[in-house]
Order: sequence, then structure tokens, then C-alpha cells
Amino acid sequence: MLSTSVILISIHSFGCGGNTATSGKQTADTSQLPPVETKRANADYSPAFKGQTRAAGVKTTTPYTVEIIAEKLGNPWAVITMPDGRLLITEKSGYMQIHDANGKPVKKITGFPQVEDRAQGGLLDVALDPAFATNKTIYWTYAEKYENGNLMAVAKGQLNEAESKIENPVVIFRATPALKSSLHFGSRLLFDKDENLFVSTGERSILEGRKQAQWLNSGLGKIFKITKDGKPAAGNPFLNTKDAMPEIYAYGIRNAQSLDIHPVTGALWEAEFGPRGGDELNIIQAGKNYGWPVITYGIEYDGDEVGSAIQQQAGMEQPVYYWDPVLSPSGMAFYKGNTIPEWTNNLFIGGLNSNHIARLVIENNKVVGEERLLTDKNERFRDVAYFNGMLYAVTDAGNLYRISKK
Ligand SMILES: [Ca+2]
Repeated sequence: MLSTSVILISIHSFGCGGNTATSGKQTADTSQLPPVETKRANADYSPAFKGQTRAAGVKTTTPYTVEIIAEKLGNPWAVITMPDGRLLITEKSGYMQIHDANGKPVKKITGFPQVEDRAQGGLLDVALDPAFATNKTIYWTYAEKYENGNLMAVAKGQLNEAESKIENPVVIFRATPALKSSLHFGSRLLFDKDENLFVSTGERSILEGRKQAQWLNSGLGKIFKITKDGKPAAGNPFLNTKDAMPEIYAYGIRNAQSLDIHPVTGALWEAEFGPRGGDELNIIQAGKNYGWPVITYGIEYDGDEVGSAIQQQAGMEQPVYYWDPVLSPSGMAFYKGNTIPEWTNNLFIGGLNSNHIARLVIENNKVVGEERLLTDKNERFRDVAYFNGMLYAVTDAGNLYRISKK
């Protein structure tokens, strides 16, 4: 069963590009190819700075292998690696599964509180306690029925000895208020080096929630920083602001399913879904306002302008990069190694509607190169994880991919 589930899909071998090798150092990455996006933008807005959208195209020259190492996973939403190299994958309907490093499913984990598995809701992201090896504690986000609606909740519990069940599950945080919507729950969950959790959430898509992305007394459209017990992290920016939720770290977010920490700078990077056009990549800083729904490079799905059609405003942060048409960014991961040297510190973002993984070359906090990977797979890439020189990705069709150096 193990060997038959491993299907070698394709081998990419682009060889040595040739005309860009001008020195011994690996510089082929930032050669000036045309931008990968060639379609017309939905909006005719001008970027705030050169390179904020449609950066130069780049092409990986190191040969690499793309494999599907597991199939029929149902609706996987997140993939993370465990300290021993195994993979932990969440399933939207309400359970998790451990796979070995070659993709073979080895454990099914149940016992999670009921999730609202509807549209964008369900069991969503997962993170392991930094001391997981000894305390077996895991944290997860999910869409929870609550009061007269639903919301994004963060819970934690302990994996039992048999790795089959979550014990003592307890909700540690809720992004209140509950609204009646099946959309824009966020959410990613990520430990910072100080062992606090960053959590992203969305504004629930409906107009009632949208405006609350700007409200400091609402948990919608926010990045939070919380302790392992769900309390506000020490040093949070609004601890002393009257009526503000003290768990808020940053605000003005539309719907962020993407967080990772830059391996060199330690900064928190975030990607979020814009409306029609205007998907964003942001560097999240404490206390900053990321603008939604006041500023955006996108338009409404019906073609109308969003609000007053403003793209830039004092006191609101500009995205590092944006996409129009959209990427539909779900999970992402920095390539934190040098097995494929030209990928070191690059960012890989799973694209849903765009059906590819975006590779971004970043220099001095700006995107200087973009490549589209796995464009031939026709998959909605839901999450990307890095481990030991390899990238893993899960898709809405239930496939688990591994991308490794050839
Ligand atoms: Ca923004």
C-alpha cells in the first residue's frame, strides 16, 4: 500500500539556463525575465512603488523532482512537519492525520470539538507546541458554532500515547463577535520565537464584518498574538488602549490564510485574499493598520469600486506586493535551507484559483522575482510546508506533493 501510493508525477529538469551565468555566484535568480502575469488587471490602479506588483519573472535552474506522495486525503487544509520529520495534516471535516515522511498515512487523530465544516469553515490550521516532544500539546484553529452564528476559535489539547486521540481539548481564544457567515475565517497559527502564537483571521466576508476589520474592539480581520493559554501576549500594542481587544497585534486584514516568519529577519510575513484583484503580501508589524476595507488594489466581485476607491492613505500600510488578477494565496512557507541554493529564503505560496505555487525572490523586504511552479497540475494548492530542503504541499483535490532536489 505504501509503495503503490507513491506516484512519480513528473521530473522537472530545466538544466542550466546558460545566458544568465555571468559569474561563479548564483545570480541567475534575479535575471530580468518578463513578469509571469500577462493577463489584464481588473483595476487600473497604480502601484505605490515600482515592483509592488508584476515583478520580473525568474526561473529555477536547479533540477528538482515533483511527486504526489499521498492521494485521496479528502479536504486537507494544513500540512506541517513534526520534529521527527513526519507530517501532520488537518482534514477540514474535523480530524487530523499523521503521515510518514514518504506520505504513508500512519495515524488518524480524532477527538476534536465539533467544527462547522461548511464552505470555508472547518478544522483549519495546526501548530505544535515548541515543547511538543515532551508535552504532546497541539494547537489548532477551526470554525466554531457560537452564540447565534459562528467564529474562528483556537483550541489546544494533548495527543495521547497512541497518537490516535486529542485529550483535554480546550478553547483558548475566540475571534468574537460571532456572525452568520460561512466565509473568511482566516486562519493560520504560528509560534513566534518567544513561544507566543500568531493567529490570523478574516472579516467574515459579509458587510457587517467587513467594517469591523478597522475596529479595535472586534476580533474580525485581525492578526492576534496570544500566549499558549490564549491570553494577550506581553508587549501587545493595544494592551492599554481603551476598549481594544488586547490580543490584537495588527488590524485592517481582509482574509489571511497565510503566515510565516522570515528566516533571516525574523519578521512576520502574511498573505491575504483581496476582493477581485488586490491579493496582498504584507510584513506584519505590531500595532499597524493594513488598510482593509479603506484601501485596496482590488474591486468588488461585481465590478464596483471598494469604498472610495483609495489605494494609499497615510496611517495605513502598503502591501509589500500585490496580485491583480488574484493569486488566491492560501498557506505559505519560506525555504529555510540551502539544498536548492537559489531557493534559500524564497517564499512559496500556495495559490487556489490560480492553480500554482508562487515562488517569490525577496531582497531587502521587496519582491524582486516571481515564478509559477506546478502550473501543469491544475490543482488548488491549499498549504505549503518546508522541511529539510524539501517542500510539501496539500491540495483541495486531496493530494500531498513533495518537491525535492533531483
Ligand atoms: Ca491591505
